[in-house]
Amino acid sequence: MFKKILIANRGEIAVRIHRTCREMGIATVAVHSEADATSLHVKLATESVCIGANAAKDSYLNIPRILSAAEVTDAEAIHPGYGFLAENAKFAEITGKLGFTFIGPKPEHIRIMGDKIEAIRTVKQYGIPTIPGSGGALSDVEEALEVAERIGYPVIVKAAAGGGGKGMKVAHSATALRNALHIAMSEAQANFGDNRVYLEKFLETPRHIEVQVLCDSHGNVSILGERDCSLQRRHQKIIEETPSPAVTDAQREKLFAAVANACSQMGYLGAGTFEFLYEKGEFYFIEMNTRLQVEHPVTEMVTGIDIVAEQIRVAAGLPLRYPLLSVTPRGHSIECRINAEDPDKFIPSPGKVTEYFAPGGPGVRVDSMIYPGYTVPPYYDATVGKLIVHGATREEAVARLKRALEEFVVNGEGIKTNIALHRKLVATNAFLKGDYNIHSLEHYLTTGRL
Ligand code: MV4
Repeated sequence: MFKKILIANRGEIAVRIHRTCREMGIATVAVHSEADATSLHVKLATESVCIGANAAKDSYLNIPRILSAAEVTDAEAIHPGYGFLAENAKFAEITGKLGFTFIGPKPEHIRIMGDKIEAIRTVKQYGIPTIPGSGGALSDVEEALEVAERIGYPVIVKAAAGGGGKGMKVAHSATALRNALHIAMSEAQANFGDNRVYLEKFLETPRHIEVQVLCDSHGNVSILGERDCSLQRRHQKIIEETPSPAVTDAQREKLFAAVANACSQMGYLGAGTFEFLYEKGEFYFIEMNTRLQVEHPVTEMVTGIDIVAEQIRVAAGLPLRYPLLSVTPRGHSIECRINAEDPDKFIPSPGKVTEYFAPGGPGVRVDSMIYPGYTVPPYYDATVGKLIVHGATREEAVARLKRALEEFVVNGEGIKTNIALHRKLVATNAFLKGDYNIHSLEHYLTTGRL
């Protein structure tokens, strides 16, 4: 096992990774920008290295600085967390070439899944259900019109290099499609330096459901269940739960078998997430994330598996301790993302935390970077923590979530949070019934009803 791991990230996820490392007896190296010198991940780490100025490109995205920090501290492996360099195939490759272990999937799989066209083509050949569409890059307007005619309107044009909602255009008619295609291609070229776009049938009111996988280098694949991440605003998830209130056991079983087969066939390594849209009882693959995700704790709560520990173990060549096709979950878990943002305008609202109380008690977990006196810097993501609850049933989990949200206190100078929004959301009838889709939150924010 590794003796020392460099954590190439900040905030709550750097703290989360540190915690598992310490439980495994592994020393940690924190890297940080100038503004993050007083961050919790730096305070907790065994040692730390300042890698640059506040802009992410000068620090958390600066590959030479991070690799130099690994070199001078004698770290053996690098955990990238999520965001920043986590899905940068070049970084994974260079890390390996320099003799460090990248705690994540193989560079080839990161590269394939970064290209949405290649991702769909790859998983489809292994039997994963995909959305009717062009099945590849569109070569011209005529081809787009032909495909749309065949599958029917509305359709959606997506950038191959996009993902996470960037570079998408919906078209309800041939005229609209001509325009959408033109705009999507020039935007894709401008934003990603790659003008390839593809077309899919547009699903109107799907849920967003994702499947967590974990694979080792010995051919073992473990499916750790699904997460329902439909409650989101502008592609930022705010509440996630597992199991999904909408999926039946039969549908789940069929999907997991396909996902497990795809992982084996690919020879996938480490943690990954297959993202699906779910509508009228059918799953449709959209993208794959080749990283640990923000919402991984809900899966940990119902499976009892420390996903970060398994990531580290499989990166070190050890076998999975849970080499089961599908782990049986126990109970129900829900996560609320705590963001330092204005509750009305949703703009980041960083500042100094003067009063902080994190809830505890039965079935409650808080993954956060906050401590009293901490100043949230304005340069990075607004997510400052996550409240995760577990209950024997969804009802018990919801009751604990409400109770924990009542207890949660984050007050300060300049800082505002979305805790009050969470309190309102979890009290709605639709949430209590688990009756929501990807548009529900935005609908709630404009009409007051979920
Ligand atoms: C779609 C879709 C409807 N139909 N594809 C948005 C992010 C990217 N991962 C895929 N996305 C979507 N793809 C088809 N064919 C609707 C969305 C979508 C969405 C998906 C998941 C979670 C939130 C979303 C919010 C708006 C649109």
